[in-house]
Amino acid sequence: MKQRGLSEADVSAALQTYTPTGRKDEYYTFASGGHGGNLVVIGVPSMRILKYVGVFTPEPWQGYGYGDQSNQILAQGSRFGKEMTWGDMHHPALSETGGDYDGEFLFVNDKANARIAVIDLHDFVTRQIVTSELIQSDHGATFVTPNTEYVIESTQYPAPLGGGYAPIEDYKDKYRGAVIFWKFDREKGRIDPERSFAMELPPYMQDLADAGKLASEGWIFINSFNTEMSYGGTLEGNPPLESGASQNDMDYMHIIDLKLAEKVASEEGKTKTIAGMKVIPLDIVNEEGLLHLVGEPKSPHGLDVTPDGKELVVSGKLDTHCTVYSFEKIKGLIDAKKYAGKDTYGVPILPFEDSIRGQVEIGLGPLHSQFDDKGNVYTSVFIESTVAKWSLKDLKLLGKQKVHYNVGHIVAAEGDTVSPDGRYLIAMNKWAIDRFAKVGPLLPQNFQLIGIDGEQMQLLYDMPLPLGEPHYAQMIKADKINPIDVYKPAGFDVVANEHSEFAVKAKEERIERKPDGVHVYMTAVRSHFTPDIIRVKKGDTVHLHITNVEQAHDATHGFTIGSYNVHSSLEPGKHVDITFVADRAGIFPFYCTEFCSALHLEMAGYFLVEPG
Ligand code: K7E
Ligand code: CUA
Repeated sequence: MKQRGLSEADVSAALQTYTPTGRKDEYYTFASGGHGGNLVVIGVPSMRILKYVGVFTPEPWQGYGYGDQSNQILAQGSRFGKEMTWGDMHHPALSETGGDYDGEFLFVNDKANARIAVIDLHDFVTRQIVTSELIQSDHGATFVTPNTEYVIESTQYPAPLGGGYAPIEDYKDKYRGAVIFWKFDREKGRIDPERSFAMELPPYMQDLADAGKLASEGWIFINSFNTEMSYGGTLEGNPPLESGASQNDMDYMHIIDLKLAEKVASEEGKTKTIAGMKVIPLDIVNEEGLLHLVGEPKSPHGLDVTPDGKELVVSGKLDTHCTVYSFEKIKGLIDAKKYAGKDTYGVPILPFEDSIRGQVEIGLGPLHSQFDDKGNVYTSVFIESTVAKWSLKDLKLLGKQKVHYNVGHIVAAEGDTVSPDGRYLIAMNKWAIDRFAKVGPLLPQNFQLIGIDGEQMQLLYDMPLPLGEPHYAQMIKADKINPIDVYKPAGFDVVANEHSEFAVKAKEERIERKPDGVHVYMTAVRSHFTPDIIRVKKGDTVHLHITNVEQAHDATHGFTIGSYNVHSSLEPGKHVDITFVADRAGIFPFYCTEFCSALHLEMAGYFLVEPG
């Protein structure tokens, strides 16, 4: 202690986080990689990074975005014919069974391009990206219903539905928000766009959302800001969006009856199709009573349903309180049709005072809330850079923990489930300033692990996260994650999630010239590729079909051909297809990029392109 200048608190923190060699972590945290477009897998309490998963962004280590299969996944995320190679990832959501994380799948949104990805946790691979041109951005995404029947995505910035043009002066008439209910087919492990539907919403800026559970199962709640419908225009004599959006006293929480919406969406004549998506228009939404609004303290951000589903915690960036809404009260007001009025679009507004149980004074800039197993709520307080702990029952502030700095979301162990674990909480801080060794003007984010078992919160660990701004994460008990070790039998197409028709067996390697080009059926095994010489002519289309025929745990090979931007990761049993045009004559060595054996450097060959 003395030698390193450590305090008793430091040593206590070290004892709680130090993880000796071979010991595994108690929890996995799945953190969004923000504008890096990747997902980050972190062990807790060690805070060791276990994996980056390529999602919206090509990831060369995994060959994600450098082969036919993964290119096809990224291409699924094209919008209006344009392929995108990045995403602004915000909110990961683990699949749930009975309101508990089940460790099978993870969903995550891309705010910038309104996309949702499905990651299979059996192998930590992105299996699908879906997008609808109905909406132009999202934020209230992704959130799942308690049995993952639906993955929810709602807009952030209103625009004409379907992606057309309308003058911004027609904002109130032509711009709209929407919420999409993506139907998840668990058996296939894919979202089924055909069975998905959407609901038109007023052009407020819908923000964070949560799905009801237990007492409120079947209901969806979405925050909004800018209910003033301000749209900026600072050079045109209008107030800037930020002040235009701060005129009203309150904004609106959206309360959606999903069970009823599902029924209405299945009825003849109650929907229209926009950009291929089945949409319940706003007039039908009102006619059928699918949507209610209720006032929220100004500029709300976080919205979190309590573990029992009975209450909702809302925090407003411009309000110092957390407001606790009672679902029972809200439901009672809806049933009694007791409204405080209607908005511009005829959506009924419930009386605020009658919807809440109370408020608790938190501090400057409360954002996001999480729950523990003892009835406590933890709320991040952005402007103060603290995490506040308060009692849900008594609405009493119990303590605060200073964090460094500008905390956004916080995530607690199993914190969004019907039975949170307590134990650990991570403050996801946006600024690191003086916390780490200097690395130039662009600094990492700072994930701070906080122990929440005791009366007082205890800061345990600082972890720099050098990727995009992560926004949100979810933390799941490690024993719920059961990934496979190898793909069996060898020849598995990871994206199609089935044995590949192009799988290659040992002794069946060959090169075939066909009308569509040269097909190379190749195997990889320690320490050679077969074939190891490939002869083509300039201009040939080359189809590489490579199977790693190994079945030994961690016996991964990589494959690259220099100067052709070809790279693949071949985990044991995996099969990849790579298609490209041999448009430059010359001699191109290919080799294995993973140090797989003593003869790894010899795991190489020549790609010979004869001049035409
Ligand atoms: Cu607060 Cu996108 Cu959830 Cu960032 S969001 S912090
Ligand atoms: Cu295979 Cu190195």
